[in-house]
Amino acid sequence: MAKVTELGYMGLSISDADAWKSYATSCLGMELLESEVADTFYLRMDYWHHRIELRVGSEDDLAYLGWRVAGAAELSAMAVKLSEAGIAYKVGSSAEAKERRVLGLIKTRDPAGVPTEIFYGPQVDGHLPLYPGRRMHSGFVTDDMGMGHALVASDDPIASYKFYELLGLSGSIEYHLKTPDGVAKPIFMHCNNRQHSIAFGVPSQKLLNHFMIEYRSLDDLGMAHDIIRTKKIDVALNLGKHANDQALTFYSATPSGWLMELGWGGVVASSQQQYHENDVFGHQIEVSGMGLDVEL
Ligand code: MBD
Ligand code: FE
Repeated sequence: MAKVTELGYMGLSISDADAWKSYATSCLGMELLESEVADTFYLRMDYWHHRIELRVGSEDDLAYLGWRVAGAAELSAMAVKLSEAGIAYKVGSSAEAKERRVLGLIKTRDPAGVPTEIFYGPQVDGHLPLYPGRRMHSGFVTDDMGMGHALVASDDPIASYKFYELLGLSGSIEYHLKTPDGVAKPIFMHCNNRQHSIAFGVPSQKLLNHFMIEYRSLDDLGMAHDIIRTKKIDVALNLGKHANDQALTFYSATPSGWLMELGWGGVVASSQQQYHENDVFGHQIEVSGMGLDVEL
């Protein structure tokens, strides 16, 4: 059975390029890579040509998530699975594959409308080690864990669960959380050792609620925290440790309304189900109304 192996890339539609270039380099430490394509630039996190494509537009939201499969055979098998499930998809043209810096892709949408791409063969530039946008002790946790995790919108969590299960992810409800509108029961799903690559089931206005990246070194998380505090960037939830992935994280505002969750120290995924009502510590709401008013 074909399965996705990692959350490999992401596209973002943004309105303020200068604000994003500054935030991504000086706060997050990502490498900025300019593009020949108008109003487009990339962010690098490792040897991959890029992990994030940003395109200037009128909207601020997620443009697409890219899920990797091993190769061409697995991509064909995935297309068959989508067809059999009655899910519409398009095969990306060779021009589109070139633009994404991959060998092949198909495009579909999850049940909430999240533009979803499945691809194989990313361009990996071994001659271009990461040149971080600020001083950095170490890099980002990527490799076979993918680039991070996304919390996305879902109006029908069961439908979303079935879609991501078809892609080869597994997971379950891992929290019963108090929110201003009642109890939320978010679902967290994994496709490799990263404890979750996708989550949904928390009310979200945008397709993207937050995106989590993980530093290899605690000191880089600390530096990101210092810089964000010095710049007086809003923090939605302050430093705390999640009960499921055990990561020490905080949630920073971005120039686009969604949040970046910056973290360190996550544990690998377990196949056994358990759930939590609270985090280990921290994650108190510091600025409410930023899309994550949950009592952890
Ligand atoms: C997460 O990464 C998260 O964003 C929330 C809300 C709860 C547990 C883990
Ligand atoms: Fe998260």
